[in-house]
Amino acid sequence: MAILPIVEVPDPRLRQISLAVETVDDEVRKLIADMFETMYVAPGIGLAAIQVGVPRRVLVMDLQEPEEEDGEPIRDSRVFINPEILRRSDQEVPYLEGCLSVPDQYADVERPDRIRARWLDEHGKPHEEELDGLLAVCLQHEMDHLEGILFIDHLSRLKREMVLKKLAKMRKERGLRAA
Ligand code: GNR
Ligand code: NI
Repeated sequence: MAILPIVEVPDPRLRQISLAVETVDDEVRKLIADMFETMYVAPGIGLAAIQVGVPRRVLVMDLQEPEEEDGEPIRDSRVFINPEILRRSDQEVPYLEGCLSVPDQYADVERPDRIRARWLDEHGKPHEEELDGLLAVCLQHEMDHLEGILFIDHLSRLKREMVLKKLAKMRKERGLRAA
């Protein structure tokens, strides 16, 4: 397994549209293993392959809070290959989102609160389920990455520019401290 570097804004790779996985083989499973390792050390609750520079329709997710004490973390790892949303609720809810590709920035995003989704797991087996809560929020956030969309794209232009300005300021301060 390997920890891969995470692609951050404004890298144009984040705007690429990811391609469907044709066959769920060992190469895909190797990518998934690397994505989990990368996500757990980041740490994050989800990761799309394009965030490690691979334009394929592969997502990993684990909504489990990190363990407080040292010891084996409880894991609830989920894999979504070629995910599709079959139905969205009319009802939308706001959720304070963040993204590993827009580090340390958070903003409320409104999304449908229930979705019906279909995907393949790491064995190529199809799944179809009704999802809600954080799982629905996170899957929609990750699926946006497959289309080159970031959570900041859902904000007003003013709010998006505020987030990007704060990110630039943080990077500048960190850069100066390191120098
Ligand atoms: O770690 C993450 N947290 C998060 C919080 C609220 C809504 C979505 C997310 S996903 C994010 C990791 C990430 O960037 N995935 O693409
Ligand atoms: Ni993200």
